[in-house]
Amino acid sequence: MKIITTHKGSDFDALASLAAATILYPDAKPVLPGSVNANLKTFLSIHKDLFDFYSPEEIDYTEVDTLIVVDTHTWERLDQRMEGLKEKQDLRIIVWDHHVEGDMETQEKRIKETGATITLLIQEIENQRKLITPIQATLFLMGLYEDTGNLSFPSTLPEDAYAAGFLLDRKADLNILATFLKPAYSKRQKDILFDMVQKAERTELGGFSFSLSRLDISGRVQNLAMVVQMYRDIVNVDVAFGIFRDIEQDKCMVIGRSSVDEINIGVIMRSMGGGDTPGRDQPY
Ligand SMILES: [Mn+2]
Repeated sequence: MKIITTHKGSDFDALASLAAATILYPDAKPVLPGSVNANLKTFLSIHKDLFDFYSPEEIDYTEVDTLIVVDTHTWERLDQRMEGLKEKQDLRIIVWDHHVEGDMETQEKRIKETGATITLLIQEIENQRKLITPIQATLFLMGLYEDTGNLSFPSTLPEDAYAAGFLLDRKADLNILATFLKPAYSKRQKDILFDMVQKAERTELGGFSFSLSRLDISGRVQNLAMVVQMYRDIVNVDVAFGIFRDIEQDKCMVIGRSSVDEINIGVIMRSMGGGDTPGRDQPY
């Protein structure tokens, strides 16, 4: 038996990649992990009938000979019920991922640091001239836009923009997209934004306007990158930085947002030891 799966806490890129992989591997069973993120839960509660996903407990893992993994290739990120597969002899593993890091050993992997994993799968769908429906195109574009901030994150590659063009040509529906990608602003995010705006200071440097905001937070806050983006828009500067100190874990996170080409946030982030997807505060 062949199965396709993705990471726990699945986001739209994970779900889109899982659905896209079923087009490339029609004889494989798609298995959605037990935990998915909040946005996705809402989407699935409305569009559940469109997808035939299996849940992890429905699979007899002794029967599995091929494991196709999308949007991760780290064993720990898979649903716990798949743990046994790690020890399985002769298991064929196929990986599609835009994260470079991962511990799943295989010769069959398509890994490139695109803005989203779905981009890699769309390239193959296009290569093989497979047909996709407008609702599939819509879901794929959601994954692409979510992971790339509507193609605005510095991690976005030309391939991502081409993929978006391909999906719009296949009638992806931007109205549906807007409904689900509207970020869920919690009270916590609003409070943080309010704090930042109240203390906002502007600086001019080399003909550009900057604003830097320092804030203590406690524990992990979702979507901080969006908060910084909104802060930049409200304060109306070319570049905004948010420096967040997590007082619970004694960790510091810097998020930058630039609206001008001349200032490359990615380069600035890397100079501070930032990760491979600059400007993003989500691990996936
Ligand atoms: Mn992704």
